[in-house]
Amino acid sequence: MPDRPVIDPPLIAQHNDQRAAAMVTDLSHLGEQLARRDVELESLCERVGALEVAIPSWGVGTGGTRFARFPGPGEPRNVYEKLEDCAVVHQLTGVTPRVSLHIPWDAPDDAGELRDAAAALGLGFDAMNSNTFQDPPGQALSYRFGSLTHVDRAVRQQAIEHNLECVEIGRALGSQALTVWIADGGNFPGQLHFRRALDRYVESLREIAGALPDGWRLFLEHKLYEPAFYSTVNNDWGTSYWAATQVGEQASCLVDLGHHAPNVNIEMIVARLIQLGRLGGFHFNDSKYGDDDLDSGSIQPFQLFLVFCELVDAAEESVPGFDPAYMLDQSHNITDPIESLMASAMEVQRAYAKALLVDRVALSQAQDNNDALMALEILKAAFNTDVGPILAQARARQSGAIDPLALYRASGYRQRKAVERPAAAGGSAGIV
Ligand code: PSV
Ligand code: MN
Repeated sequence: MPDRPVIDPPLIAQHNDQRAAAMVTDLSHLGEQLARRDVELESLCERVGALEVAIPSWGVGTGGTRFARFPGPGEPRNVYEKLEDCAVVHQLTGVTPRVSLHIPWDAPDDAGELRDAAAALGLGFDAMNSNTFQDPPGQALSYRFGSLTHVDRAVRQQAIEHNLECVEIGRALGSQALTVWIADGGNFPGQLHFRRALDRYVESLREIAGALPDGWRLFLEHKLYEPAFYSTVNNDWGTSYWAATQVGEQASCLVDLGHHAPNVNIEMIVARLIQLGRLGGFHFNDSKYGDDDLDSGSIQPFQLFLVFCELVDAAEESVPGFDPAYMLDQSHNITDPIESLMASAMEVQRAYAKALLVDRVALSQAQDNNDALMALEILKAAFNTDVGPILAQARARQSGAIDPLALYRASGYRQRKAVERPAAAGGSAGIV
């Protein structure tokens, strides 16, 4: 229990009391079903309860599109208020104990004070994110035509120094990783020399990697397109993988589920990166068309499950160096961000729980027998199992809510914040 719980614990206890009996009945029924499949419920519950996913600080604000942003009531106005909202998600779901900050959006005046404030809320810090896709006010040189890959060495130097500043802040906060996503690329054929731009990317990253503290990891996040609409420097997993190998041991690839061409087999990309020893982590979200940043599992829950099948497989085989970092990365245009983040965190947990249910021995046999239909049936048997009672119990055991959405709405948190946090004047469009 955090020193400063954001939701009143007795309220959660009362909510859980009203639902505990039904949960126990559902759980025991599921336990009987699983026993027939030789799955032991308790160890499954423990593994599910141990899953952790980081929250992006930017996820607690209302995002937007290129066209408009419709701010919701009680939006956080600074990093401390963002932490409070993140703490609600963690307190009710028990899945999100760390926050991933974006600098300069979240640059603290006093990192030590911020670390203490987070700890009081029961939170720590995950990977730091640099931002060289915007020009902050007063910055000497512009990133209009790129940052770490810019043709001008002085701009690249400025971007490198910004990344190192993020590391310094992260060090004071207890983070141990830096995620680099750059918007660098070209909007017109001929604008960029593809090979030279990629060389400059690797060269800049080497300088960043060389200055990382011991134990730190560097995650390279690729993205197919946007905001560059013709060519992006780190555009796909192959480029990202190659760049990581050129940068050094600290570098690995971060897979954002929205950053691929339509219909790409993301679970296979995940398997490839595991096999090549460079899977750094994830930004979970969902999409229908492009980098839509929708809530995890809202469009393709089966794909999310298949990604977790690869992750569970690698963990069970103890693939050397396999230790991916899990984060959400989504943007909420019309929903309450806290509700969306809770829903996503639980969907990630659900996909993991289902992946743990796959009968791997039977799957392996089906594969060896070229029994395609049976292989799929084995996956579907796991995917179609309702693991909801396991998730509910995991939350209850961590003093979270059996039904986080119902509890959150009943708590009046958003209404209180709407009064405490009057909307800031102005407002901007656009999120990347
Ligand atoms: C870019 O689209 C991205 O996925 C990167 O992770 C950024 O840091 C994040 O979104 C910010 O909106
Ligand atoms: Mn991302």
